[in-house]
Amino acid sequence: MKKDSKIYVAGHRGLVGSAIVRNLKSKGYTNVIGKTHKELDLTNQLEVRKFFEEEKPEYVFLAAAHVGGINANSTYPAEFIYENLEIQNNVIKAAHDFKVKKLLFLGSSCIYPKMCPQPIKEEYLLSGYLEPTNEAYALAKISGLKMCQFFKKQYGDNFISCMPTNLYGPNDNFDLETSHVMPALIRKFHEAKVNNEPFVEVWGTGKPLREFLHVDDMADGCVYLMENYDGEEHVNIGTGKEVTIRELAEIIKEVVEFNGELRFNSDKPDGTPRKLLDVSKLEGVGWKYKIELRDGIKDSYEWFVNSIK
Ligand code: GFB
Repeated sequence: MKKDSKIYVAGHRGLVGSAIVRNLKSKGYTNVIGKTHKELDLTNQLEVRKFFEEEKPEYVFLAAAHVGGINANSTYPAEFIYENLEIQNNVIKAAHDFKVKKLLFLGSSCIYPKMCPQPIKEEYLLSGYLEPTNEAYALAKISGLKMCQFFKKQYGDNFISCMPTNLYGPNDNFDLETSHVMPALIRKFHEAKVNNEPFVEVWGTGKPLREFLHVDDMADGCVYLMENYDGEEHVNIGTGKEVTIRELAEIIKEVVEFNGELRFNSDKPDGTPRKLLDVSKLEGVGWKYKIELRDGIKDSYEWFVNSIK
């Protein structure tokens, strides 16, 4: 990518997309474009083709998706599979037809089998049954990853994919019904502190293990891959470290300075017991995360408090 290459970030307002825009600008890229959902409905094939024909982007970060936490995924599987397939099909096909130089497709670590060996290597994909709570999203993301591979194989398109672990940071979704665990607990602990509540409800048993990557690290990894990686196989992006949901809740409780209790509601699903990524492939091409969990949580909490002011 040259500093004046035309770079399109699909989903440029979202958790990851906005971080990619920040990262590109900090690295001196001057020609970064994005369209809001209202300006461009990525589930509409004609609108997407018209946009690519007019703008002719050279590089595309496909960071737009219909996303959500365990509750949203298990409640709305039809939207998760349909809308994500629509978005991916439209953008990847337009990128091919309008000769985009390189496209980076963003997936998710939930594409891997529920019970595969940990840490999870890229080659474990499709080696077992998926986690039921997010099967719809996982199947959409697996299809996008495979579509990029097949376009590269058949047409020589330089379309690559990365599979990030659970992400968090500024511009996250803090709605308690549809969000992921990190923003949900940050908001719950904050509101419990402000309202002097005696406890915070944590979903599930607290036993599942999760890996968390700050979105600024994720964005840096995505730009690094766009600049340095042209391989056919997808690449895991993570920290290679995990905590239990209980440990996570304890850290957030301390950062927010809430003095009440944790209450675990085992009526809510735990989801997959673990999904720790093996990040040796990415380290092998020269990239490693920088933001440690507690520092990242502090940064996220600050952003959240400022955003509600
Ligand atoms: O982040 P999360 O919603 O999604 O849940 P997954 C992670 C763990 O945190 C689960 C627990 O065991 C939840 O039960 N948890 C505890 C909570 N309290 C809460 C809470 O208040 N809200 C939420 N949301 N969780 C997602 C996939 O799985 O991972 C997506 O469904 C995507 O498709 C994403 O892949 C990265 O990590 O279980």
